[in-house]
Amino acid sequence: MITVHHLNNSRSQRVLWLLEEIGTDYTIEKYMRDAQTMRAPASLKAVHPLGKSPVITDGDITVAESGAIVEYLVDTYATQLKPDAGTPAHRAYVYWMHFSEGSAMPPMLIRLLVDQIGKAKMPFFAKPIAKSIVARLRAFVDPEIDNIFRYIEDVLGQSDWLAGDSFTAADIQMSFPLEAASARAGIDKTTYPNIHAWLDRIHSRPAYARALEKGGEYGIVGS
Ligand SMILES: N[C@@H](CCC(=O)N[C@@H](CS)C(=O)NCC(=O)O)C(=O)O
Repeated sequence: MITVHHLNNSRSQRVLWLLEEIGTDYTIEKYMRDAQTMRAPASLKAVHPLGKSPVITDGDITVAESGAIVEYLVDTYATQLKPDAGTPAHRAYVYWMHFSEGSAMPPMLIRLLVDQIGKAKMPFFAKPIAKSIVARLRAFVDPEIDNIFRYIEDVLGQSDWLAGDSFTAADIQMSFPLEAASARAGIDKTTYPNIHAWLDRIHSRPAYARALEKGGEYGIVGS
């Protein structure tokens, strides 16, 4: 039996979604973020030394890192969610599977941390220093974010799904950065209509809705 070690409001939502698309049995072990620090509870380290979510167990197999989990589940239970090897769609599939955590998420994380510095309470004399750090970091990260999401916008202008005309697990793997970007990095509907049409398409999938019901709080959707 597959168990998903699921942290609220996190990347593990996409693993639940994938499992709902596959339609296989699984159980969910829920963990809650610390309300102040947003970190995962220490109990997750009993499942995998890094204590991050998602992590799954399947019998005596443990798999961490969402891309590796998606690949494991697709290869073991749902090869129909992956294009045939040697095709352009397969090359695009592999590209987006890596792009999600390798290229899209790092600037998103920098932006999140920069925004937190900008909002943090601090003594008045520290404020100009913080302001200058925020300005420097944003001068680097905002064009990065713009560059990445402009590119995705163009790709989604050419096909409905990221790896071509069919929905694949690469769309699931890319859902987290695209939902996060639309919620908190200014990737709005007017400037990025193709990304928002894609978001509407994924949100209308019955498996997506079932996964949301099972996973509980996932604040980045629709906010
Ligand atoms: N690249 C990893 C990132 C894992 C990760 O940072 N997960 C976050 C949740 S979205 C987490 O566990 N945060 C809590 C913590 O670091 O304490 C993956 O895709 O699995």
